[in-house]
Amino acid sequence: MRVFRGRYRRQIALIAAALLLTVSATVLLGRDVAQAGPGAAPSAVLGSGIGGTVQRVQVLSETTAATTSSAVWVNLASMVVVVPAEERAMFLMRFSGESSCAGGVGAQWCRLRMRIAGAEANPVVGGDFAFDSTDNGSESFASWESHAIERYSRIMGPGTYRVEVQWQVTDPAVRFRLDDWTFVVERVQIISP
Ligand SMILES: [Ca+2]
Repeated sequence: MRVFRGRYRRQIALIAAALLLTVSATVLLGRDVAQAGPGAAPSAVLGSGIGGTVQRVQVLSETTAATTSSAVWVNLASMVVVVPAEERAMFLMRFSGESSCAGGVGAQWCRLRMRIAGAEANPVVGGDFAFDSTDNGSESFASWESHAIERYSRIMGPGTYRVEVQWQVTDPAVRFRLDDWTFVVERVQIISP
């Protein structure tokens, strides 16, 4: 395990830009129940019963650690996803990796979100989502943990969309470190509304 000390050096490896799947998959979006977290919101139903076929899987991974102490959203990674003419699609997006979140005073946390063409993906929670936390100041920069986030889009029409992963911290005294991560976008063709 490497501890990143120097300048943020990003070398994103495009593992599989176009992995076409021939196996049909059914995607069902059920009830999304908000869990307790920073400023937890009431439960809400955000999607239901949309079936489709996975048409394309795009993957990015990174094995060089990076850190941020930015208190505003900054980009971590992005991919371009194309929905062909006469297709409707939903994007299923996952990000997982090794994380540490430490520093500051009191209850601080490290945020991560996904956006599609500049709009936050579902569930839309703003800064409420804690990808990692300082555990009320008890964690150190060596508190490496594995964490993940999963998000989904609305139904998207034909077009070219930039899908972004962004991160920030709740206080500039906090250091958010990510390493050995994977970012996946599945494009699911919508068969019926
Ligand atoms: Ca932690």
